[in-house]
Amino acid sequence: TGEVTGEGKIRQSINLDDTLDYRARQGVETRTSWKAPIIWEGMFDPILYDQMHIQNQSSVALTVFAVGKYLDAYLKTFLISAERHFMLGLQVTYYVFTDQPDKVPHIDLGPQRSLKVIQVEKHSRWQDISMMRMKTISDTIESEIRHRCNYVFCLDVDQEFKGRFGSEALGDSVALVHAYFYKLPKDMWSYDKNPKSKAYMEYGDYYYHAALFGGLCEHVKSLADHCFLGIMEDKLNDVEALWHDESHLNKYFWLHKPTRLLSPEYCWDQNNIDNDIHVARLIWAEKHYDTLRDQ
Ligand code: 2GW
Ligand code: MN
Repeated sequence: TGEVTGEGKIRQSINLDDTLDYRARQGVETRTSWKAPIIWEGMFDPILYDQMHIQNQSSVALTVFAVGKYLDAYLKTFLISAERHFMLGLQVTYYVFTDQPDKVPHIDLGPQRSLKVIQVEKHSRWQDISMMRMKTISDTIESEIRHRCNYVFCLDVDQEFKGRFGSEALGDSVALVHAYFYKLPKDMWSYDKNPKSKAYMEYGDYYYHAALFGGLCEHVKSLADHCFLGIMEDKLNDVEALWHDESHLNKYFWLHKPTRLLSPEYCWDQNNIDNDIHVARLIWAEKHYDTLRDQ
């Protein structure tokens, strides 16, 4: 581990996570039983994290799918808000996957930020639109992202950034604690309980939200591969996991513990009131199921 020198420069050898203050937050869990940090506002020094990641030239890919009606409904707000809050100061490449490349809105991007549009097919079932993301993510990490970026974060598009979502979120293998379940008893967590599915699990550590996961390219690729294999095997066996890709993601993180957890501050439903949420950094957008889920 290192130290901060007189001029405020950080030695290369510093282990950033040694600077986390696990006691900064009372009443919430800040570390897992396997010693992974759970990131909450107040635990980290944002300036230190940014300085170190800029110095190390960390680069981040942000993947997002906007297929069918989700493009018009959510993409513009998502991207504009990401420009304000997501990994400012670092190199960021957006990967937008859509069936309508011509309709991707033009957004003025900040320096060191770029956007790539990649065409994908529109699966007829919405469950497949969601699940098949895993295959596309894996393929694109392999063909493009790993040559350009150290980290990759994969997000649902029906969300809006509202506060800093910065380099403190970067880690080898990053999972998000689901806003709905984190205070509920474990027997209410919605794991897939069907033994016929590859996602089957009776109990777990946390209930993770598939609206956001990330990490180093190689880790995210193995997560996506694992989930996709489970999804395909389920199809052969004519079963579908309760919450689709999210069920498989929970199974993956049960078998391969994430090295970093993001608290629900990193993906919050604004309709919930909770004093433990000091900053809502990313919020769920309104769902208009009546018009958006007609396929
Ligand atoms: C999805 C459901 C119903 C109708 C349409 C779609 C749909 C999703 C679509 O028409 N176009 C599209 O691009 N998507 C993408 O899939 C988009 O990026 C969206 O954010 C993502 C997941 O669908 P979403 O946001 O409607 O699902 P949620 O918010 O209920 O998500 C949770 O559960 C899902 C599985 O059922 C996923 O695991 C998701 O990651 C979870 O957050
Ligand atoms: Mn969503």
